[in-house]
Amino acid sequence: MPKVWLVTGASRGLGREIARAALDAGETVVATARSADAVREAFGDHDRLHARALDITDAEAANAVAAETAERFGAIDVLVNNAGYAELGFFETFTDEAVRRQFEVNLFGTMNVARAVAPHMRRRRAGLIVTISSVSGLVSNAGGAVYSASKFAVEGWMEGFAQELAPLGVRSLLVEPGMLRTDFMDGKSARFGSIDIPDYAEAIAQYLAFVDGANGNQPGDPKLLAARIVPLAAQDDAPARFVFGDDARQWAGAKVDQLRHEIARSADHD
Ligand code: NJP
Repeated sequence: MPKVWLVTGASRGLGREIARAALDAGETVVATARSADAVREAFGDHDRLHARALDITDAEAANAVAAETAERFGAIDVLVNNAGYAELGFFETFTDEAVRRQFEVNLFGTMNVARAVAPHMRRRRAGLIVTISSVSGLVSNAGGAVYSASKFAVEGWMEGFAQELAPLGVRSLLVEPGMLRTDFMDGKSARFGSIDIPDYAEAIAQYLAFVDGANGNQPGDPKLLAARIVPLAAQDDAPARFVFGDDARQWAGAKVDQLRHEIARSADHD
């Protein structure tokens, strides 16, 4: 029996690759993005692919897509909460509006979709919520403060929510990739701080040169990550977290070491 997947942000990048990998595994996929036409263009005709418009910041639209999917296919077995983007740059160069927009999509939008889908999963005492977080949800750096703040929030929310859902048969997989070759760092998706602050000018110029050099040359292959996620989703004893890529494992490992060190040193001051 094919499983039913609901994927957000499936027009491009990682979401498109996850939807493709699920289709290749024989699953039924409801693939969403802000424009259903963009999703159709990405996939062409496919019997098991159902394109829907879903801007994740629209809670009513999330409820409607979840209800329609559950009604039409009888279940939502796997939700992939993937849609997201980055506000890149130094914190003080962002307006309050830009920071709120980052949280509106990456945190509140992701919550909207989970809130819409969870009741359908709870009813059946079955389902998996895959949340595409980031290694930036575990580690933060200069230039990534605003994006990381939103992904740290996703981590904190989902780590607790997963424990609330587990006794009801609904599982969670948090995915923390390193840098992936998608539109993520490109002007098509990323947005950049707009306030000019001379004190940061040199550091920001270096950061933007790094982003420019990295865009299109990221080490992580989104197809490979998608090909790992689909079999993990089928495993009953799948891990709660999947840190993908040497870069991500190195950064996350260094953060854990640093935390352990700082926790141990804190004991000296008790
Ligand atoms: O980015 P990109 P990725 N409502 O820009 C959609 C995380 N991540 O695939 O614009 C609904 O190629 C957009 O659709 P649309 C990252 O934080 C990435 O890399 O409407 N959809 C498109 O399909 C994000 O959570 C890296 O056509 C919205 C997709 O999101 C996830 O991976 C590293 C939307 C973005 O495709 C996928 O990003 C990492 C909205 N309001 C985590 N806003 C990385 N690439 O390096 C955007 O650790 N979308």
